[in-house]
Amino acid sequence: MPSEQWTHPEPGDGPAAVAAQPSPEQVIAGLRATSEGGAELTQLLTPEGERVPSPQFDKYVDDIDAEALRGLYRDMVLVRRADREANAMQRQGQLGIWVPLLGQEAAQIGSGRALRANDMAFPSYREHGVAFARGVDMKDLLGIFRCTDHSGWDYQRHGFHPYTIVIGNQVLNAAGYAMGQKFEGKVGDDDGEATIVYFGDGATSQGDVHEGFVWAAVYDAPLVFFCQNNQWAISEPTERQSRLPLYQRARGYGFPGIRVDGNDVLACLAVSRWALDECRHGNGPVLIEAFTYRMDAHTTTDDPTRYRLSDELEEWKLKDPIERVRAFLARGGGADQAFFDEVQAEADAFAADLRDYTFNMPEPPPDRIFSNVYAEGNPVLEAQREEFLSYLDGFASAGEH
Ligand SMILES: Cc1ncc(C[n+]2csc(CCOP(=O)(O)OP(=O)(O)O)c2C)c(N)n1
Ligand SMILES: [Mg+2]
Repeated sequence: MPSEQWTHPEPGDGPAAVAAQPSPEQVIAGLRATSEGGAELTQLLTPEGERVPSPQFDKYVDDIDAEALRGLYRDMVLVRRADREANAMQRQGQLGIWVPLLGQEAAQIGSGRALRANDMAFPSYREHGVAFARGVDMKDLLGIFRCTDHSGWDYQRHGFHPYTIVIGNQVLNAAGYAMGQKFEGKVGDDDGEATIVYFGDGATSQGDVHEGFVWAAVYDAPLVFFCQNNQWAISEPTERQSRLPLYQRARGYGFPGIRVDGNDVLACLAVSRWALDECRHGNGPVLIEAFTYRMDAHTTTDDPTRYRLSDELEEWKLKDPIERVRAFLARGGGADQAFFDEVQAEADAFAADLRDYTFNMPEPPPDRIFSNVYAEGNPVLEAQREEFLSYLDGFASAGEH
């Protein structure tokens, strides 16, 4: 039975400075509450792999037969395997840093696979699964984390913007993009376009996210706000970001908000399709809170044992996004052991390919950072490029003495 979560005391309940401090028990209760999700959680596949009927959302996944579900399973296994490989490569000094997605595969594959070719996605920095779903070569992610390159893919072709490290900033970019889709008459029927923007629970405390909510709301922009509530913003628990479930914030801005089980790929696919559909028809924006868990460190520079309890992680392991699909497929005869072995072998080969590439990754020329900034030439940028190159030349001639 989850204990009661700490909320701010009512006015008059005592000296605010004292009353506003939660007791250690309340902090622990708050942490426990994070793994529950509450009655309002939309779920189609339980952690045990049982299908839960949903009168509202079943129709959004009625095309997902065993073959399609095997595809979603494969996506998640490949992405997790790539994530683990990249994490290991950082440990071996091949990457400067890695941002693990472990545990968030269902949120990212479910929402990523809900998008159409003409839709646009704006990621933060952990959306490797969405990148994969958008057809971005995962090798193109690695230069960022080796700190030798920027997001090198063609973002228009893939409908997947460059990674954004500045927390929440991509929400403004996405709001502007979605307003553009609206102004250009690209919404209003089944063939309408939509945009999705990814951000974390911590990002909801940023002004940029609030401003994005306001702009998108008042312009009815076709924008799906996809908040992956992975319970932590580095070492800050979600309790420090909000006094009410994050999805309920949408109401204050005047658009619908929904909380989905972020570890349930089927529910994430269904709810994202619904939300995107609303946007395509001009009924946007929509906020989705994908209730999930960051199973690894924030990045490879972080040590989560300093601020969270290991039994919290143990609890979430039982809700693993991949295992529940495996259980559902195996139980219903949708896949046999040969299939699971085949996917594992494919994932190992996929990871080995990323590894070979990383070990032999070409260093881009130093002035590459100046390319792709503007569509056409820019004299100020060109001057900066020249200055930077002659600065580097100074080191070369200094070495000659
Ligand atoms: C504007 C800004 N402030 C602070 C940071 C440092 N920072 C990097 S990640 C992070 C926490 C973000 O947490 P959340 O939004 O929950 O996303 P998650 O990393 O959990 O996916 C912070 C504070 C930053 N990158 N940008
Ligand atoms: Mg977070």
